[in-house]
Amino acid sequence: MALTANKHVLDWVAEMAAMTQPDRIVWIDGSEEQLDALRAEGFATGELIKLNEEKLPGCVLHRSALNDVARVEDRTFICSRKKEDAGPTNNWMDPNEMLEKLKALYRGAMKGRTMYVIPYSMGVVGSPFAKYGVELTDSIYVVVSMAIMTRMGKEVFEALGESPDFIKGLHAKASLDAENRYIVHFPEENTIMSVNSGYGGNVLLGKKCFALRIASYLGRKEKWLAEHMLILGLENPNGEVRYIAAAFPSACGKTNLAMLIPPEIYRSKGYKVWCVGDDIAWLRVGEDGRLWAVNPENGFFGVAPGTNAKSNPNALETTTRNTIFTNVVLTAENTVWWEGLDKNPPRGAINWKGEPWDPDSGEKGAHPNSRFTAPAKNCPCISPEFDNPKGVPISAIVFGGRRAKTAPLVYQSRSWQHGVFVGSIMASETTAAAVGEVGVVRRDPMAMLPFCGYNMGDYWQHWLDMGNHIPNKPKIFNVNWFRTDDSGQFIWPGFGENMRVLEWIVSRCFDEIGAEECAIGYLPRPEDINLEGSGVSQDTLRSLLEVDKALWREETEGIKTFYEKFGSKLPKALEEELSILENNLK
Ligand code: OXD
Ligand code: MN
Repeated sequence: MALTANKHVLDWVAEMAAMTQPDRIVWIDGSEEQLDALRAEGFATGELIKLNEEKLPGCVLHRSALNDVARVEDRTFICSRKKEDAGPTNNWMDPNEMLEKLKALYRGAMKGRTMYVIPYSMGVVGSPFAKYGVELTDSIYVVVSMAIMTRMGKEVFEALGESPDFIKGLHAKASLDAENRYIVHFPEENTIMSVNSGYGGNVLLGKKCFALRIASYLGRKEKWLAEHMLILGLENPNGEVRYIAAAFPSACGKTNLAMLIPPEIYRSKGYKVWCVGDDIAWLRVGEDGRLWAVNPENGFFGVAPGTNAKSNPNALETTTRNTIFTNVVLTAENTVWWEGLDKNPPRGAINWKGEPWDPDSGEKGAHPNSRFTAPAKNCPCISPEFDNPKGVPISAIVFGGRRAKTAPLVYQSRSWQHGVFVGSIMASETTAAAVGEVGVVRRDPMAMLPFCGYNMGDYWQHWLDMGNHIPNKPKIFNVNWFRTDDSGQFIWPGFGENMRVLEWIVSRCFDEIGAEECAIGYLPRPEDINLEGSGVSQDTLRSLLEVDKALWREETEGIKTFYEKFGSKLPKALEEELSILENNLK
């Protein structure tokens, strides 16, 4: 039975059902009874596998199709009416033409299946940040995942009332045909359409599709920002908590940084890190003139490989209950394993493809982009402000990428404008989070290359304009944990040790510490980064902070070529910043 009398919702559900022709329509109310029944159905069909109830209570395993394990950027479209509004970094097709193509794929796609109608909220229901969505899907995996990743259920319809102001999302698994897989956004129509995929990043439509692509478009119209950023709070021994929002490309350690456990010398003094979010931040100017942020999600969709007791004990603890694992190894005792969890790969286990797996075969057991989907509330360091409808005030914005050379461990921009430039020139080596070659350096401005729902040139201008609306602006920084030595080994220990850099960053925000100006911005004085107990020498730190002018001159050439793509959409302020950098490097 329909859970709302909202005519806009009812008409649209009826229209989509007429096209996809499901056998049944089930409205999701968000109750545990309904979710339990769906999980039971998923176990019966094999869509979900129940895990060891004693060791992993409430946990399940899901396997996606072998050809469907990551976001498909080449099949992701922004179908604005004008091509120019999608810009040179997005795939575009005329909206009507795309709609015709999609209709052919959706027609009858849910025959013999059930259509689930999922009302969900990004952000705390009723908060000034919250935006509502309705996703139609024929996948139980999607329903149970949305129950973790969003605030889902009938209270969303109550909050929506009669309003037409919701994001429409249609997902059909169809035949999982990779050649006809499409992830399509119609920003001007508040609509998302996904077909022929079952991989989380392509089908949990509240996440990348809504909370980043559509929301970034809405943010420009409504003067706020939707960003690919973690949010963390750093508590000092006086009990003051200072908040940082940080953008890194996919699979570059946002979840690890967001849940960081400080080294012993910090913990013993009373320092703590609180996690507000690990992937997405919505930022608005508060009445007090500061920039305030919420995490619109309600769970974590984290990369499993490499998560272990050293890299991220908090994430590991988070995944011990009520978690969905995707494409990991299933052990003989119905628990899970992935590369980098420990040094004891299980015998007699099943790999991510569902085949018996021999750890000595040289083949990986878990897919490199295998995931956990876990409730935020499970996280031992979840911020007490997680559900605060006003969000948290941001002192620092941090950009960062995976760069073997060039970018120093940390530097600070000189101004908001320079900070926007620093974000716009971000580059990073690609990872397994998206289909394509891994380890290739690509420009990924603000870590938003795959997620900006409109022309990136307009997006930069929006960032510059936002600076004029924030009287008390956060300071902007860049970090790089991934510099390597001549033998390809990481120089900086990373993980919990990143606390040392975060401390410098917040000290800079509160004018508690000086810095050295160089060609690219402000660098720490080596003695200002606390290395006690890190095993890193002052000399090593000095090398991590080195700015090689020859490499940076090469970098400016890459930036110029990238900027050229944007033609007249490139903001003058960024051109200006590029010339300043070129001059400084002479
Ligand atoms: C993610 C991604 O899943 O960025 O967060 O791919
Ligand atoms: Mn992400």
